[in-house]
Amino acid sequence: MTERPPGRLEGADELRVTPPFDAEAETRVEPDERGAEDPPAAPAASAPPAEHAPGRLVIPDGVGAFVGMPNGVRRSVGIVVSRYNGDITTKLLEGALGALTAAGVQRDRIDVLQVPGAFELPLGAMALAKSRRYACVVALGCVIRGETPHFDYIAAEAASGLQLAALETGVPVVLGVLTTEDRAQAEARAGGAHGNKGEEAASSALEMADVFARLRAVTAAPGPSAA
Ligand code: INI
Repeated sequence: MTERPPGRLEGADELRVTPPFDAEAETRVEPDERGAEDPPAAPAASAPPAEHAPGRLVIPDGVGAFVGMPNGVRRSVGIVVSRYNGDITTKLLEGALGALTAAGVQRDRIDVLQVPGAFELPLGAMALAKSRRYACVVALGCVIRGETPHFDYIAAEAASGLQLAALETGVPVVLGVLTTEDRAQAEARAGGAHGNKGEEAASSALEMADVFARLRAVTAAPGPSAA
């Protein structure tokens, strides 16, 4: 059994490649020509590790393996962001945009949909996902327990609704919603001491888009039957 760093697989078969990432080598695609995504780009020698989500995984040798990277090249991304606690969600949005741009997403391939509060995030995410314009959707919001007696309802509905949008459409929809006890905890996770969850959400969304593209690239081709 071989321990591999996140996002990096070693081995002989074609599935075990370091996922591609080379933003600068990519050509420009005009907005009106854009699709949800294009095939993965050619591998680059120095692909950055996917460390936006903590944890390591060991995949035993001898099995097929699909691993995505937060690669935004030639991908379009939809962001739904809530206005409630807008000082915090603006920072989450800044973090998400920074991560997407760093991953190679062109700014004119990013659309932002504003909704009133976290409760409306699922409907916004569903609308973006159903449009089929985006490889993935990032949902950003902030629910602070101290500020609402119905915190649990809003937080739970936002989370389960976003998951439903993903499951219903098959488009990755990621949860970038802070659920905190107080404003200080939220600020710490929106560009403060605990990083920026908007960045993490954006990178996770791109990773999901990438791993799905890899799966489709293989499963769309004729191969051995399951029987
Ligand atoms: N929406 C939030 O995004 N965060 C909150 O903390 C919050 N509080 O405290 O109530 C909040 N409420 C609004 C809610 O999301 C809906 O927009 C509203 O209920 C209308 O459906």
